[in-house]
Amino acid sequence: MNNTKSTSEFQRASKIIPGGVNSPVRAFKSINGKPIFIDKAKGSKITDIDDNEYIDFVSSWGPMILGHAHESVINAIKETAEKGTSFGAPTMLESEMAELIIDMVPSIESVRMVNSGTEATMSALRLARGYTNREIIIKFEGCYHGHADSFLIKAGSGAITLGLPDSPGVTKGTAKDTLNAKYNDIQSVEELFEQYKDQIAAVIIEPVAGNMGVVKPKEGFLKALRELTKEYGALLIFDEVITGFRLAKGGAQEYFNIMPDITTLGKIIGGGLPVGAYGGSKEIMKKLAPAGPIYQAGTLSGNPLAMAAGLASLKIMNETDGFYQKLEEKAAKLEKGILENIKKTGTKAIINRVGSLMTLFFTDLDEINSFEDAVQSNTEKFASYFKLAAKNGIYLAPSQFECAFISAAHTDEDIDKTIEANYKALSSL
Ligand code: HOZ
Repeated sequence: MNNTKSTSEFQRASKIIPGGVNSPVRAFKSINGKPIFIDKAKGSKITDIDDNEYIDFVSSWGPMILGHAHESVINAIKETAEKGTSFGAPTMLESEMAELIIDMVPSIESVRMVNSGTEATMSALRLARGYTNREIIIKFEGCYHGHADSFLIKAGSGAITLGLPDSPGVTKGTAKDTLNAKYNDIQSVEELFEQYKDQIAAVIIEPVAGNMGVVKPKEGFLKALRELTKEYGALLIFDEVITGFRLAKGGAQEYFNIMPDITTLGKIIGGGLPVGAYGGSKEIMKKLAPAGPIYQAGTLSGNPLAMAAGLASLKIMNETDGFYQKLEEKAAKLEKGILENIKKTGTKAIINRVGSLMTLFFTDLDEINSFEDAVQSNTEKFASYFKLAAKNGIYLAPSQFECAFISAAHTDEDIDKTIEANYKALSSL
């Protein structure tokens, strides 16, 4: 595989961009590699600047659930751009988006658009604190809610990948208001509530963890969290930046039938353009300025291009019969094929999968239910696997602690090729 142009572009970027990338997980650092620079993508395929084509399972880290450069999305962006790209004033597209989100996501009655998942979670946190008049939050070790200060404490995603779960620059004052519980361990949450009682504003969780690799909530865990937060008068925030519109039309809350007080959204909702959103009951959301006293704002919030791309995507998911069933079938086929390969090759590995989110963990453990379990994975083996997969035309997230995203554009042939490439890679490890 020729990577000449990517290598030289990375050298160029490294001189002028910190670490050569605009987001740390892109740097391939944890797998001792150099990033490939992308030229273009269409459907399930991504092509780098050296003209290598891959079947893409990064999916821009989640947004491209319809595949790359989907015709309806591109047309919506083009048509909207012709009319101007930003006005800093309300548009009808924003109301259309809000109506569709409210229609699709069961617990949302009112919604505010922002520009990224990070903005959504940090704003949701301020709202929860302002609404409850309390300051402490509980998060879970290995969950990642973007890079706002309050969340960079035992954080997942790029932060664990690069060994930076607690970032310098986060003040002690901020860190003391964030408590960490253990994912899938309700007792660890109960103990914090017993200790801090009416000081806890909210519990924030990825209802399916996707940033320490996929970790499923155990049966009853989310329900117990719901009951516990109610009992103590704290809000439950579902960070559905990854799971929103992916596990079902209504995200993880529909999939598991547990209703949070506040939901944060991102990725898919922008159809590949920068966007985020947070929403909840009217009672809570009316506390936001200008309706209420809790301040949050944004020059580009509700930007017409992001609204147009997101709306075009969401409408397809909302209106296509069997959309999620088909995704489930493809993902199940891929999981089955890889599990057979694991068995045939005697590899020490397991798969965690929920719907179209999947992680292959190289581990001696039988189950991965928490951060403690996930970090015991063999990251060296993953690094070798990643490189072998790429050599065989499969583009995976360059970290053991991320998901593979299956999209509607992955064909049966793509899935077969991926199973075949996986077999070759596992056999060579
Ligand atoms: N948090 C996402 C990965 N799990 C986004 C990718 C990034 O951090 O750049």
